[in-house]
Amino acid sequence: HVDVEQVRKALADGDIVAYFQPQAEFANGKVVGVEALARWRLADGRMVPPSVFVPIMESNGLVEGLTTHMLAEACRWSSRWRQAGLEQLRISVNVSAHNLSGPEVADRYESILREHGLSPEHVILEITESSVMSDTARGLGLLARLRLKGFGLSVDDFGTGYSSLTQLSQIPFTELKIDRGFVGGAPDQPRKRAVIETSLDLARKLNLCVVAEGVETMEEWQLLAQLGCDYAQGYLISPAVPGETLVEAIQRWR
Ligand code: G
Ligand code: G
Ligand code: NA
Ligand code: MN
Repeated sequence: HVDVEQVRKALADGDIVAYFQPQAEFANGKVVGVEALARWRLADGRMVPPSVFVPIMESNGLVEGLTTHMLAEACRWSSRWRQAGLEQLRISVNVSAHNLSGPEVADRYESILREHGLSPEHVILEITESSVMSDTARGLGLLARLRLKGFGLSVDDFGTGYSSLTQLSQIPFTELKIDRGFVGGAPDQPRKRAVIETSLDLARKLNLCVVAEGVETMEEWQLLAQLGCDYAQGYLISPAVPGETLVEAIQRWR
């Protein structure tokens, strides 16, 4: 059990760190991006999953602190990986709509990037579907502003939230992430495959690129490549790893 004070302290003490999960292009297998995922390791080595601490942050006004921390970590690692010889990666960061407060948020995100010499064109903000609806007008205004600055906007966990089609029609998304619930087992499950095909049709009509999450097997990779997904993310390539071991994880995959 963790309480809000422990969460606050962990964030302040830097005990919550960014791990990075590679995303590879279906066309050629090349890793072209990473998703930053928050990890909290306790002193005894046990990990507290984000499904436990993110909701606590969301309901206690702490999640904006997490987002800016993750953005800054992603920017820092991005320049280290470039120095290590990698091409510039697309960096995806999760954003809770709970922190989609005022327009100043867009300026703050932009200035974090600029401090690290990174342009918003290289950063994708992943918005979980169910979350934007909490304050529609304000949320929409901020997302439009972020898009105008050049940030990519991704619909996370597509197909699992509420009003996903409403949001797709209103928000200037650039990317759709097919939830891993549809990807796992799709090669032998025609109903999952149908959902994936329809999501891809919609994405093409809206000019969105498509990431398939939770790709675990070569059969899933082949099916999704054949259906026309752009990027794969999943244990087949690599789990999320610390920034220090990303280059190694990419080499192991290729
Ligand atoms: O990392 P998994 O390994 O457990 O992540 C589970 C979920 O936790 C993710 O889908 C995401 O919704 C949430 N999550 C992980 N990292 C972050 C983060 O930095 N910010 C927010 N808001 N959510 C995160
Ligand atoms: O933001 P989001 O909920 O989409 O984060 C992705 C979640 O999926 C993280 O918890 C991550 O650890 C997890 N994940 C990543 N790749 C795989 C995979 O191949 N299989 C499964 N079951 N989970 C995965
Ligand atoms: Na995500
Ligand atoms: Mn997701």
